[in-house]
Amino acid sequence: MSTTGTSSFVVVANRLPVDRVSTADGTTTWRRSPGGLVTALAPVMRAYDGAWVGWTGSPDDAPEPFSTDDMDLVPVPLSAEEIALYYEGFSNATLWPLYHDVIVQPEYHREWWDAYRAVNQRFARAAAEVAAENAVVFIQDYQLQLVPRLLRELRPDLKIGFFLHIPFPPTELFAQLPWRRQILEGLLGADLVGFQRAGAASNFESLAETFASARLVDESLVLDDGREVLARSFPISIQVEEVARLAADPEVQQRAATIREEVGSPRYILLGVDRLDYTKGIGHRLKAFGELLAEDAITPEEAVLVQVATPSRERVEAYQTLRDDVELAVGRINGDYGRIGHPAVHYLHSSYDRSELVSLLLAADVMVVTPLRDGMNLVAKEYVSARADLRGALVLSEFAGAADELGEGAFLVNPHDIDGMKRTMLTAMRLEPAEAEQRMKLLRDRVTSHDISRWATEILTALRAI
Ligand code: GDG
Repeated sequence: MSTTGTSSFVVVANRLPVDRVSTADGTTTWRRSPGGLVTALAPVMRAYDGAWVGWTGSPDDAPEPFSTDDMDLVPVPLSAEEIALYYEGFSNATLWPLYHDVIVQPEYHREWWDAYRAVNQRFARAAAEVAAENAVVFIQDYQLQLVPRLLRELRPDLKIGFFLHIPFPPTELFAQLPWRRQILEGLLGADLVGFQRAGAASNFESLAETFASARLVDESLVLDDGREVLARSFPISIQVEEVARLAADPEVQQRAATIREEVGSPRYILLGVDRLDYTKGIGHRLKAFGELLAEDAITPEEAVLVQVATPSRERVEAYQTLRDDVELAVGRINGDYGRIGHPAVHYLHSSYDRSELVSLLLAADVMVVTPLRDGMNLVAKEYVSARADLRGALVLSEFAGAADELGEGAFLVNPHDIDGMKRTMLTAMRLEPAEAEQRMKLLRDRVTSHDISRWATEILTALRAI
């Protein structure tokens, strides 16, 4: 074993937490990406001489390690072919649909798996090189499930944590995967495997017992060599402060009022904000809204739906089909019920800056979060954080991880039950202010006391305690 690195805390993720920006004189610099994860981990990075191992986001791009914002960044190169096979293929067309209830049929291709293995090996080597002796290494998400074991083989001295941001499926679905044993053994290389929901942790425990010769003893999985692995839920959250600050900004509030006018000053604004992904239940939401209009339960003067659908994974076929389906549905609803200057659905296929997003949250009377399956869903928590005015209602799918925490104050729905969703959307629209306030207080109590810094502290404390 050779210990070459100096970082006592190493994050390993598919992407580095920075974006390349080109300056006018042709040079490039890096800007920290806005994600909550990097913000939550930044203090830990500073305190422990931290390093972050990940891909820059561009093919064949392998700059030397560099530092920014008190973090050492260690780029892992990916070729265009590896991006197609490991990232778009195995990660986003095999694992993503398999882990989200097979909403879309997962594809199993051996050459995708080979690329996934090779890339995971490369990430593991990069982490092994940068980690100091006995360092803590924190690996993120479904693209890197083999890294815990590969890294342990290279560096048995390390303390290894893993967090899965997406759901972990039950045996009936996971068992389809031709490489199920390898994935489980990959994850079992960690000391701590974190999930969004308790149900996901127990799915993992029973799968590890069935397919990977682990035994559940008390709270831990015990492996053949006697090593113990802890699987537990750590529901992720958001930077509450960031959203609250924007929501308190008079310009953002003014913009919310302007948005209301721009969509025709209806009585009710319903809002959806999602990556354009088939897991998010956008079609089911549109169906429910369209039927309410068709049945005259609401008129387009009374209620509009604003749907932000951020472009996502546009090179993966299922996402192209989804875009067509959603846009067809929007076009039908607007064709049937819209009038000149007054569409019923305001569909926005683009991405917005944070302040515009928060203005939308403030303008929305009903936030409609109806995924068919979602690890957590941060948008639900962002809505709650924005509503210091204690107004608005949250309609939330029971299949989002957030439902475990927000079930009391939100209106929970089964997005497959279109009639149920229609009833709930109407109830949420017509909510009395006193009840809205009561519900929003419950929601805000939970979210404000459990922000992402608390998540980071809890999972890293649990890891260090092992
Ligand atoms: C995965 C899991 C889990 C969206 N549009 C814009 C924009 N956003 C921001 C939202 C939110 C984030 O992106 C999306 O987070 P979600 O949680 O809703 O969903 P995924 O992207 O699928 O995330 C999920 C999450 O990981 C964390 O563990 O919760 O279950 O699938 O913050 O506000 N941000 C900006 N412009 C946009 O147009 N700036």
